[in-house]
Amino acid sequence: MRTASITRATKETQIRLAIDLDGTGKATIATGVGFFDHMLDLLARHSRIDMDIQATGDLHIDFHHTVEDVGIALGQALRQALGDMRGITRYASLHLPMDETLTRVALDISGRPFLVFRTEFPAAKIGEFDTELVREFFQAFAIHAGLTLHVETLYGLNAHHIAESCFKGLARALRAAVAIDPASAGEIPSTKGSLGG
Ligand SMILES: [Mn+2]
Repeated sequence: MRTASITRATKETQIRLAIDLDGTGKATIATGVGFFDHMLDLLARHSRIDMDIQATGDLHIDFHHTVEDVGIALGQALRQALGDMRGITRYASLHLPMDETLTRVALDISGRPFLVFRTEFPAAKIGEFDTELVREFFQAFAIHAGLTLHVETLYGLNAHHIAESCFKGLARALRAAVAIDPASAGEIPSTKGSLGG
């Protein structure tokens, strides 16, 4: 079973999270941040990774800790669920259009965490959500999942569409990269014989 559960508690946030890589994209999400819930719902739906994410954070300060810490916990869960990464496709990339916006995502489940994030937002806020937190989530998730992750928005005008294209792009890339490759099922897709560092 490629599943994982994470419980993470600090003075800033309390998070309970469970994922199933071989799910159907079922999402039960409650972070207290409406726009972030919307993005996580998309992430689950389009990756087909079941996600149960319950977070309580210091939202009276701002959304930063909650968004970052969910990224950390979700990254840890992905890494744990992948185990020794046997049989996975490993690489994926795609262009994700969302109306006037186009974002490219390229992903390697490498065990060598690295984020390149070339996405700019035309507005500082989407509702109450600071658009700079999109990068914070991707950074926390990539580092803790052990992903080499490149995200680039080639063009776009609407901040909501730009954020959504990033999350949907990540979702679709994850779906392809974590999928078991039937041609090499049971093999670890590395000439080193191991992934994870
Ligand atoms: Mn939307």
